[in-house]
Amino acid sequence: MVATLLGIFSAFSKEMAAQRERTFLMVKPDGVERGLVGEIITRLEKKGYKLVAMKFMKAPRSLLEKHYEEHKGRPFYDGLVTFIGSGPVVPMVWEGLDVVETSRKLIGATNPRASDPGTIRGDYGIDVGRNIIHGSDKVETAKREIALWFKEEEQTAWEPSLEKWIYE
Ligand code: D4T
Repeated sequence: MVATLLGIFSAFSKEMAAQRERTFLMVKPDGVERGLVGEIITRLEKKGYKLVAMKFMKAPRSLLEKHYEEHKGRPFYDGLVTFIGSGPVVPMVWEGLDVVETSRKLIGATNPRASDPGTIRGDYGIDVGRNIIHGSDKVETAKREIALWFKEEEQTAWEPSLEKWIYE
């Protein structure tokens, strides 16, 4: 009986682990210049998400053109690519249950003036062109963006000891 229950529990845990998707988040140059890197990482850590990769870098234009290819041709595209390449950024990969959708909620709406207080953009931003952080909008987008910014070996799989206090 106990063994059966343990088996069910173990299968359930594995299923939960399988749902722990990854997302690509990046502190933009305005977030770095304003000293918000630590605050942003703290919010994601305190929520319970797991950091699996991070860099501090100035992104080459070729990489940013690939990253923002869906926006090519839109009026803000050139200014956006130039701005994101103008200073250091902090690209990161975070992992957890529904992290793509939930981190977008923590980040807030694209236009910081429309973002709820309590979100990163709602608390720290005003202008859409200075909205502090990027977050993948869908699981498929996250996979594409992670592969663009990080090699497989730069992503570190690990099991935080606190996980049993974060997931039931
Ligand atoms: P990102 O991709 O940075 O997480 O932002 P969103 O997913 O929330 O919004 P988006 O893709 O529509 O916009 C990408 C990026 O472009 C900037 N932007 C956007 C801008 O400078 N002017 C604009 O009018 C819009 C719509 C901000 C985010």
